[in-house]
Amino acid sequence: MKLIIAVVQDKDRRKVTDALLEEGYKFTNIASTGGFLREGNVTFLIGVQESQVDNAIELVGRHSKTREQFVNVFPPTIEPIGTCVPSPVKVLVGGATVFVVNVDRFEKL
Ligand code: 2BA
Repeated sequence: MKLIIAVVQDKDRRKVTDALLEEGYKFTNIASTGGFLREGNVTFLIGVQESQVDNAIELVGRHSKTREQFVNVFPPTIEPIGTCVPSPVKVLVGGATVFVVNVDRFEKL
């Protein structure tokens, strides 16, 4: 058995959820926060048989869009000099960030 951990943008939560349910996958989603943007995203935990891994990843990817986002970066200064003007930097977020890990043991008690 494998566990797919997929981080998806919050805006895609509904579409990914619907697609996984439609194909009969069992999963949990957890509200999470990206370390860089510090914004809400969602992490799906999907327990699957090895033969289902590729299909599940394809499904998540198909419903996760890539979006451009601007983030304000403050120049690193040791001493504050006058007014500090942040410069917006464009980052590409998504589609999905996916990890696949082995499950040593799975129990439903
Ligand atoms: P965030 O950490 O908020 O990152 C959002 C986006 O910012 C990233 O999109 C990437 O384009 C950019 N980014 C992240 N760290 C950066 C840095 N140090 N310098 C410049 N740009 C940076 P994605 O790569 O699509 O990642 C989306 C979300 O997936 C991340 O949100 C994070 O929650 C998760 N993620 C990505 N890589 C991960 C990893 N190696 N381990 C755990 N979670 C990860």
